[in-house]
Amino acid sequence: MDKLIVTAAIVGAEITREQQPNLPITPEEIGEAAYACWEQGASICHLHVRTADGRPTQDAERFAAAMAEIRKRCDIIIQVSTGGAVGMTVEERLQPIALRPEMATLTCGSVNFGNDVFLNTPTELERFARLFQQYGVRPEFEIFDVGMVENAMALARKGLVEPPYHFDFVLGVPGALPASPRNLMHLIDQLPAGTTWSVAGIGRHQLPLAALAVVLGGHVRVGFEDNIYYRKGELAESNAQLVARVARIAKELDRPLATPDEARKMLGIPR
Ligand code: KMH
Ligand code: ZN
Repeated sequence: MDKLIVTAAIVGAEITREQQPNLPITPEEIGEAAYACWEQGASICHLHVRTADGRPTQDAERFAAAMAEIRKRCDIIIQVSTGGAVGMTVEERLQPIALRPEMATLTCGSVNFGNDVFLNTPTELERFARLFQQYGVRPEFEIFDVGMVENAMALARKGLVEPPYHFDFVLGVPGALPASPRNLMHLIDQLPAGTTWSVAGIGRHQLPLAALAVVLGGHVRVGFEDNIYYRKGELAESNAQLVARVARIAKELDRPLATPDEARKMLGIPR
């Protein structure tokens, strides 16, 4: 089995300070939070940014400031979000790609998202993939529902994404594919050989699906973007607390953690 890549999704676009008082918002807070996750064994930071008053934004300057704060502190892989928040235009969402991050997310289709629709047309998917190629950014395919895997592979067949392919299954968003071991197994069954995958369970599904991924040879995403609780009724103290728990589980199950450089090698990211 490969070493385990833990992704820390530390900010997100939907969670507020009212819901989670320790949500990092300023570039300095984001830098500190990413560093604390790296210390606990995370090798990727999935990054959203906020305005000073906490609203989600895809502003390149805000990303640059947060990325600089992370880079000052550690060598964690910075994976910028191009999903942004529901309702943003494609132009808005693509802004951080010009910063040439090592990695960025590419959502592979449209899906209900709570009471909204997260829109990603086939033409837009190709536009995202072409821009990633132009700027040398490695994509992580974000999969919220089963049909999105085939959409990702269609991009690959068109030569718009080079192997090795990496998928992240986000399971349990209301309106999208529910989080269950059976659904995860069905998604894994769709993948071509040599593909890596991680799972991000939403809310109470984060922990059991993370444990399952450790056993199955997949990778894990945790953090406030997907889950703000440590256990039922108890808010997590920090993103790092959630990373630390996965690291302990992996240790017990004899699955060593990948360093950022080891993860770069596995994901085809040039150092
Ligand atoms: N905030 C969601 C609408 C991504 O980061 O690429 C989309 C999202 C996916 O978070
Ligand atoms: Zn995200």
